[in-house]
Amino acid sequence: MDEFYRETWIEVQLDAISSNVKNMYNHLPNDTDLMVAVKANGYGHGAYETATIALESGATALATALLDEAIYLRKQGITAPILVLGYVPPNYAQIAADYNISLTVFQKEWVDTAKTVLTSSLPVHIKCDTGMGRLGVRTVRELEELLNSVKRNEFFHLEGIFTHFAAADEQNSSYYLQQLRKFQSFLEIVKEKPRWIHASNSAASLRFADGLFDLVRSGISTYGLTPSIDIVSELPFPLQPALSLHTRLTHVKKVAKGAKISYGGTYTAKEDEWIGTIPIGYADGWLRLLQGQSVLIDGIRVPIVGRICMDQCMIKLPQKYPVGSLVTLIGNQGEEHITVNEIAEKLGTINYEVICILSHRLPRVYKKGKKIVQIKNELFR
Ligand code: PMH
Repeated sequence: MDEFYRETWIEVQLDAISSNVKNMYNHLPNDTDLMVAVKANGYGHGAYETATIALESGATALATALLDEAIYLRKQGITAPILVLGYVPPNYAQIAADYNISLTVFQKEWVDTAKTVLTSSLPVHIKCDTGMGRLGVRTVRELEELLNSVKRNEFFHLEGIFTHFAAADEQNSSYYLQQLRKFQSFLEIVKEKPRWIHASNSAASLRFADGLFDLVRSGISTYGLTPSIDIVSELPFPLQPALSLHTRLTHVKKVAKGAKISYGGTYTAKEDEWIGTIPIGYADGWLRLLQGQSVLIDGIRVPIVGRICMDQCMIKLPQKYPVGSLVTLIGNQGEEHITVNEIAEKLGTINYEVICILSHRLPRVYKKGKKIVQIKNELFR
């Protein structure tokens, strides 16, 4: 376990991740495997810790965005299949092969270059762009060409063919259906089916039975968050948020009416007021736009006042509280609750972004039930 000496930390409840993965696994047909997306440090939750509990709870495979993220997991001892969803330069193909990491391919030129460096088997998944407009072959002809070039080289092992939905989290499912039909038309020309045909992200996996194929790629639901507010009423099982964010008062004072707080003096005390300082700021991912946002102390909501600084911000207290008092920025205190969705709304963004920007400076404390099972402080690595 790492140590840490600051008064701000992220808590990750591994039981919640386990329950989300088990629920997804049970929701899927028996012949559909579960790949858990652990890119961007497991959506801020810790890639290795998420991967480990997910694999224990029913997941078969993992997905990352980068080869570096996949290699990190291998170096930690993870042996499950890992697919890199993003582009990896073809000259690194042998490095992926050495680690038995699967790569995404969608360009014939990529295959031609990768061929020249490969000396052992590389598992690949061909990506079809059915309407996301990001990566992938866009026509059946391109797919056919790519399938042929992959087949022609003994070192490519075709492990999968996949696509990605752009709007499976919207109430209106017409774009989802359009993409699904296009993917099905791509699949018609595939004569030798690879191990995994896959398409669905969390939203599609939770909502639609017709896009599940052999495997689904679930990210956000693993962490207990809804892919969008629009589909909350359609969720087939309750999602359990795994992440909470806490800090402690580092300073408490009474300021006189008219006193200004923080850079720019944007807040002026309306009367004599108790003001607390908490050691979290925008360098931790607690962005300046969160000025005015509530935090929890003693089970009640109190506002952040004045500008959020790089490492600290101030809150208005209804009374004096001792230095060291627990302040919760995301999570529960008593009957009160601040969700990631509430923070996302305040920032004008989505829950995905909120959890991904919580920075490496925040230590992660892993719990199973009430027991701390691991502490990770990236600053000490
Ligand atoms: N598959 C691919 C190719 C993805 O890019 C993502 C998420 C997932 C699966 C998992 O999706 P989910 O978290 O909705 O379940 N990718 C992104 C992204 O690029 N921006 O936000 C989510």
